[in-house]
Amino acid sequence: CCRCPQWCSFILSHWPGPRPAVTPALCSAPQPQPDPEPEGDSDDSTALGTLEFTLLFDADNSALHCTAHRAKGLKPPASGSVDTYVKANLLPGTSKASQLRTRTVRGTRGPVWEETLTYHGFTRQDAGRKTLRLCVCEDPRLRRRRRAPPLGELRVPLRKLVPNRARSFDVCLEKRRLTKRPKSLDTARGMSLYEEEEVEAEVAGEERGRILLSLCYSSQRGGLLVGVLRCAHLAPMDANGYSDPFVRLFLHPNVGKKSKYKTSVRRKTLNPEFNEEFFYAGPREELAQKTLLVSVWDYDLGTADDFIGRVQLSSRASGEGQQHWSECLGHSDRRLELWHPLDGAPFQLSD
Ligand SMILES: [Ca+2]
Repeated sequence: CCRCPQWCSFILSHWPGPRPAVTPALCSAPQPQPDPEPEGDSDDSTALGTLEFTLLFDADNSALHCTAHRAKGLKPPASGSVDTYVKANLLPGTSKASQLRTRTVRGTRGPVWEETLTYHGFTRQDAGRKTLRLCVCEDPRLRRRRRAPPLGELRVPLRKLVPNRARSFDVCLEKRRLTKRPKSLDTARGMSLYEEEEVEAEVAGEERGRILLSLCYSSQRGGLLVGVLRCAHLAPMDANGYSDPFVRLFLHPNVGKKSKYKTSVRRKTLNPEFNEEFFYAGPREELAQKTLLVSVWDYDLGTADDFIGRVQLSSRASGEGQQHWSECLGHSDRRLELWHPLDGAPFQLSD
C-alpha cells in the first residue's frame, strides 16, 4: 500500500512510543538500551545519524541535567573522520545566554561523550515553556577546517518532563533549521537574515506553527471526513524565509484500506490555506480506536522534503488531539474545527 516508503518509515520510527525510563542514578552508569531505530542506514530518517541522551529535571535543586551519551552514524560533509561535540541551548532565548557544550571527541563518526551538562536555576516555570535544542557540531579547530553548520540537531519540549525522573532518548538528528531574526535585527542582505547565533522569540511549543483541522463522522457516507483547512505561522524551511507546505495524513492501523492522503503544495508561504477534505470509510466505533497522524512538510524540488511539524489525533493522544478525536468519533454528524499546535520534535514525551 505504501507509495511513500520514506515517509512511512520516518513516521513509524519517530512516532510516540513508550521510552525506557531510567532511575535517577543518572550520570554514573549508562544503561544498555535496545536500539529503537531499526536497520536501514540509508533510510532518510537516519540519514544524519542518531543521538543518545538522558534528561533529568531535578526540581528540588532547580537544575536540568542533560547527559550526552553518544552519537551513531554521523555523516560529516567532508569524507574521513570527524571531531565532534554536543552543544545545548534553551529556547526561546538568545542562544549564547543558554549555551553549554561537551568536550570534543576526536576522529570518529560514533563519538562517545558521556558528559553531563547542567542548567542551574532551572525552574518548573522554565520546564513549562522551554525547549532544549541539542546540536552535534564539528569542531573545526583541530583540523583547521572552516566553521560548518551542525551535523544535525534535535529539539525536546521540556514541559512533559516528569520532575525527578530521568528519561533516556535515542533520537534521529534532523537537518539544521535556521530561524529568522526579529525585524529589529534585520539587515537587507538576504541570507544574512539567517544566522548561526539566532535570536529565538517564538512562543515555546508553537515554534513550528499550527494547523486547523475539521473532523466529522458522516453517518450517511459511513466514514470519517477529515478537513485540512489551513496552517498558520509555519516554520520557514527554505533559504528565502518561506516554506512550500503540504500536509500528509496517515490513519494507523488501516491495513488493506486506503490509509494515506496528502494535500497539494502551497508555494512560498507560511500561512497556507488548503481547504481539502479526505475520507476514511468504516464504522465509527472502529475508527475511534485508530490514530490519525497529521504531518506538515516543506516541499523541496530535487531533494527530500523537510519535516515541519506534526500532530497526533487519537483517543490516547494528549490535549487537543485527544479532545478533537473523542468529540467527533463519539458522535455521528458532529463537525468540529480545531486548531492544533504543531510539534516539531520527532517524538513526544508521553508518560
Ligand atoms: Ca521548499
